Parts: sequence; structure tokens; C-alpha cells
Amino acid sequence: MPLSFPSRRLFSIAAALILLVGIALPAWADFALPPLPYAADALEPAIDAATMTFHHDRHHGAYVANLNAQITANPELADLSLEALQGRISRFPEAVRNNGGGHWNHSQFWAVMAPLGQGGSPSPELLAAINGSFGSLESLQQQFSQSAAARFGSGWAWLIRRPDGSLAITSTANQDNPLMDLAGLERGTPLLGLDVWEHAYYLKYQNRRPDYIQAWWPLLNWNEVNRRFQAAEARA
Ligand code: MN3
Repeated sequence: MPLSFPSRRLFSIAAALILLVGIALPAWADFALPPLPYAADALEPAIDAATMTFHHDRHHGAYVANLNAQITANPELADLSLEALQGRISRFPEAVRNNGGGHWNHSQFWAVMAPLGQGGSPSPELLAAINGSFGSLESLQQQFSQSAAARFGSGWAWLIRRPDGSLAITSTANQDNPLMDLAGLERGTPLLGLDVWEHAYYLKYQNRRPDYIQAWWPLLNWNEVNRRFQAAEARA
């Protein structure tokens, strides 16, 4: 008996879906550039739209493309999540370290920022941990800003949760981060990372990195930092 019209149509849709999934499947192994969680001009005036667009589309985009270009030579990359890769980065060549780090670091960077007034505030639990490790939120901000300003050349400033549960501020060079299994690097769960590469601020601030850092604080997405802290506590 020939298939009736609705069944035939359903069959065609199912066939098309299977075909699409089949085409898309190999691509699932690739790393992908996440879209910005807000418009490119949403963080103005502290971070201008041109900087955001270049930074996200070109710089982050290049880290993703360059990381994907490493998969052929390092096929085990295809089986690792981006986060799992960080903890095994020492087993890979420098290009994977730079671009894999760049991809993870920037993915968290977009998420820990929010348009002015939309970032919330530290949760009571996070605030208690901050007070325990730094004395006060102001003290944390002061020490973090200092660390970010003092990083020589390109790199990142981090607020991390140490394995012992305390919070600490660290700084890494280039695209390294505290998840990486590298000697000489203080490891911990990053709650917050600030990009202090010149490409993050030069268009608007030129050499005035401290002005960029000061303007950046009000954009902090505490809701996301709270979430990361809660997840780290739950894993401990
Ligand atoms: Mn950057």
C-alpha cells in the first residue's frame, strides 16, 4: 500500500533530518566560537563596540580556527572537551596550548561580563569566602586590579578557588590559565579572568591599562561568578 500524503511528508522530513545530522556529525568534534551573550555595543562606553567586535570575531575566532587546525596532527583533541583539554595541556604542542587556552579564556571572559546594572552582586556564600580570603570585597578588587596592571606583556588576571577551598588571585602569561597542568603555575578553579592583552583595550585606552581595569569592574557579571563558585564548591 503506498504511503499516504502525511506519512510521505513525515518520511521526507525524517530522511532530511537524518541526512542533516549525518553531515553535521563530524563537525561536532570541532571547537566552535560561542556567540557573544550580548550585543557588541552592550558594554559601552567602558568597552567600545569596535574593540568587542575585533576581539570576539577576529581574535577569539582565530584561536578557535587555529585550534581546529591542530586536530589533524593531534587527533586525541577531538575526544576532549575544551575544559578537559586545559588539564592535559602539557601533553600537547605549544600551538594547542596557545589556541586551546585562548579559546577557553575568551569563552569565560564574555560570560563574566554583563551590561551595566545587569551583573548582580556577590552571593552571601561567595562574599563570605571573599571576606575569609581577602578581608573585604574592596581588598579583593584592589589586589586583583594590581595583579592585572602588573602582568608584564600579555596575559590574564584570575580569581581562583584553590583546591583547599580558599580564594586567591593569580596572573598568567599569554593564554595560559589556572586549569593548565603546567609547572610554575598556581592551579585552581577560575571564578573570574580578566584579559589584559593590549588587543582587549588598546583602541580606546592605548597604554592606559589601569584605566581599562577600573572601567571594567562595573561590567562584572557577578551572577556568573556566583554560578562558577557554586559549581566549584559542589565539585569539592
Ligand atoms: Mn583577548
